[in-house]
Amino acid sequence: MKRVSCGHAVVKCLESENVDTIFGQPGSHNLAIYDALRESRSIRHINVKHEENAAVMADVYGRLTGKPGICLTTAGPGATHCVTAVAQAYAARSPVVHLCGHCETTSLLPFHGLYDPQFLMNVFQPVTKGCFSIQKGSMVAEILGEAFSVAQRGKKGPVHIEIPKDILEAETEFESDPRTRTLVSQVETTLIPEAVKILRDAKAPILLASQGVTREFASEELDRLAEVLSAPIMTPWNGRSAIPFDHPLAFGFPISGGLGQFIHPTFKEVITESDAVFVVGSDPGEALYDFVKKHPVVIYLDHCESTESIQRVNPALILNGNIKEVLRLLLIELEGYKFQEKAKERASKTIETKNKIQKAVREFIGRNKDPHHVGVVLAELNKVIPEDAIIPSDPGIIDSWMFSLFHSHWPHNLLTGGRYGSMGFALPAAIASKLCFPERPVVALCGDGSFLMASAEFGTAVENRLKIIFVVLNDHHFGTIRKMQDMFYGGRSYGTEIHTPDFVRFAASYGAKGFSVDHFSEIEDVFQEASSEDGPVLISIHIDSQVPLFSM
Ligand SMILES: Cc1ncc(C[n+]2csc(CCOP(=O)(O)OP(=O)(O)O)c2C)c(N)n1
Ligand SMILES: [Mg+2]
Repeated sequence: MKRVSCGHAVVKCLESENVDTIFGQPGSHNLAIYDALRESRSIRHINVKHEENAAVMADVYGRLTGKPGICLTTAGPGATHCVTAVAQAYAARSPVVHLCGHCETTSLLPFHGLYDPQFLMNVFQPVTKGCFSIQKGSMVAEILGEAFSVAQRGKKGPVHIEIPKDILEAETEFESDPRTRTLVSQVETTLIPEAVKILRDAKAPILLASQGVTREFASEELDRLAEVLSAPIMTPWNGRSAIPFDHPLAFGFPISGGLGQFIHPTFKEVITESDAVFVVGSDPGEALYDFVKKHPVVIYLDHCESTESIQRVNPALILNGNIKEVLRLLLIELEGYKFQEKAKERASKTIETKNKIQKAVREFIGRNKDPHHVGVVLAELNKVIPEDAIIPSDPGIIDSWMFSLFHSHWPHNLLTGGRYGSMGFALPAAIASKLCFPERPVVALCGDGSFLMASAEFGTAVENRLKIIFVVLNDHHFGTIRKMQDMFYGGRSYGTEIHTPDFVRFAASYGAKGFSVDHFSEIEDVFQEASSEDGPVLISIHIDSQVPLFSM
């Protein structure tokens, strides 16, 4: 047994968990951890300018690698800065460990003037899978181990761990103990035969797959199952990266227009015409639930902590457990049993519907050759962004077009905040994406309002020499909200105009290259030039978010 500071014990435990990256910011209460991190050979630290961005980066790291992303903050304001992004990671089922220093156990000015030792635990409790407070150096290994396990087991999600400054600085006995934990995947197998029977008997089953599939890296199993059953796959908002869009049985999630709130009637039709709906990894509250719950036969597969919320889809059968594992078990039973009878017909109907919607979008864009039309600009960007790129995007007007124009080619190529939808996602998400996959192109699609919320992190991309293209769609407005004022408040706009900087000079002030684009026809050349830069590049494109929206 060695005697080390508790801060060193924390870092040793993180090393045993194979942590290679930490996103964080030092403060007086977590300095003992930083002191130990300085000496770590296997962990790199990405210094953020705002802790919320550290949590977004940890979230994206968690989604892309399947391992918990770590964000490290200091007590009080540093920790509470993270709450929005931790909540977003919770909604996105992303494994995240939020680790923070806390006020001294002996402090006379306790807890940043809030006088409640429990306040951080209370703040994080509703937006995490678990909150842990380490009150003894000797408990570090056990509690960190449990927290890592909670973040990854069952439905993944964030956890919060706090350690008081005096405990972090005190010495403790520590024995390095490489972790060999294996996560037992929980699978309820007794109902598998019943599910197999329903799926075998169904003449026209459909799959409704969402973010559980992506988060558990179960796309391959989903693809196999769709093929074995000849079942079309629908992917609602959070599930759009669950299966490549060009899969012959993938419908995607067509939006028929508006600000992303109108679901195309085809969805309703396909669900109504099917005789069994298999819902995989979709959280209660996804847009299609209202149609699904009226369906006579619904099978629901997910980790079910409680069945109360699942009753919203009125399932005939609930398969509780690890999605990848259950899909594998189902495949073993179903493989060889070919449902070919209607296979061709179903695949061609899927492709036909998908093509019809795509054609309508293209025609709409073709009729609106306004150089500042956001749809026209995004369609042009879609032509030049390489297929293997990771594309994080912000909420706002971009979101209403992403569904129709950008398609998933790989389980994680399209990243958004998801339904939680916090502004300021794309910039820090792009940084984490590039750190996870240095060899892949990363193009962030940012709203001007969103970019400004997270803009300090542009410096982080420069510091780390990350080759990322940041596209800022510059309409000088919180455009979506302005559009809502037009649509629902008689055009009375207020509080939605924003003053934006000269983005080319903004980039230049960091020593980076910036471009300004005023006409969509310039995009191809500018993108080529930007792609040849070695570090981050910013392309500001002038758009008008108040132009007509696509509708069918
Ligand atoms: C943190 C946060 N605050 C407020 C909102 C509500 N909101 C959604 S979109 C939007 C406007 C975003 O502006 P911008 O990034 O410029 O995108 P645009 O709508 O102009 O395309 C706002 C305020 C939000 N989603 N997240
Ligand atoms: Mg805007």
